[in-house]
Amino acid sequence: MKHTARHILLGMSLAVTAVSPAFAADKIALVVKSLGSGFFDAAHQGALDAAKELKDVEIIYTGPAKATAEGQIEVINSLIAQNVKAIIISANDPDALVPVTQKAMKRGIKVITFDSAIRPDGRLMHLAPSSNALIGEKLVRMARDVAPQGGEIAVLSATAQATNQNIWIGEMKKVLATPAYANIKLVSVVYGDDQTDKSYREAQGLFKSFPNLKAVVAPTTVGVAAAAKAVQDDKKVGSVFVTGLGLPSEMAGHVKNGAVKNFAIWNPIDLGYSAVYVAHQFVKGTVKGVAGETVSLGRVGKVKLDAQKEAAMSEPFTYDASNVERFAKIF
Ligand code: RAM
Repeated sequence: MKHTARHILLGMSLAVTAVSPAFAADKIALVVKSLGSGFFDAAHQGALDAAKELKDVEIIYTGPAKATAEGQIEVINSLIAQNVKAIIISANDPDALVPVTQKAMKRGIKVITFDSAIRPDGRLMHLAPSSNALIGEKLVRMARDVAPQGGEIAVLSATAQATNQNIWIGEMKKVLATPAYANIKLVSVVYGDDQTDKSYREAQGLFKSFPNLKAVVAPTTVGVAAAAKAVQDDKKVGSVFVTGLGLPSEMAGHVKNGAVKNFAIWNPIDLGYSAVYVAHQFVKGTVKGVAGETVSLGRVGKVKLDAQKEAAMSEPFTYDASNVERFAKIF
């Protein structure tokens, strides 16, 4: 083809329009524990809200198929190669990701964690959805509400290495050790790996192993929905209650059927929005990640970093038959 001046001009202008938005936007990656989770999809929605508001941000939403540290290491290596400006991670392990995130930070990539942390030397800051102690206490209180006479309870968690769930279970144990909860006995902690089928089977295993079980506490949105389904399918409604951290959209049916009376969660959309808002400030250099620093969360408010460079957002909100339908439309 003969290149006339017009062709060349046209080609140039096309190239410029195609390339310029990508040049202007800072690529910020949101790395989740595993893809296909309603909780992280809601966080992604919030991340996109933040990108729209900030204008110069492009979100890369990614994560492994299964919630493993190895999968996340691969993902992070590929993001380093893509020259992203920031990586926001919900970590599958507090320690295993440290070498790869340190490598990213050495190359100038701003690494922060949200939801589930990496230990302090592997990230610039951690944004927690709520205070760990409050979450632990809330989980135990909800279990007591469905087992007011006391009795046996079990925890159905996510993966055995998940930073956030392990901390919350630790906080639960502290509360359970107080005299007020002397009649509640934690008989087992099992792991469904944030996979629906494994969580379902683990819940069924608990019913078999502990015939007097009063409640399954699942501090994971995947586990809590799977356990509630197992209660229904195994005709345990009314004898075993499921509680924990769930999404109203996934739990409304289980509340209606009686397998679940109460559960809690924070707003995952606000969490994703806030994490991107924070990462953007690190990219622009307006936040450094030092203890005592105040960090803006845009429309959500602001938080202050503690000595571990962690900041916690609001209190988890409790759902039951009175409000679950209303929130099921949102997340
Ligand atoms: C699952 C994940 C996530 C956790 C929620 C409550 O979606 O394990 O990390 O915060 O549950």
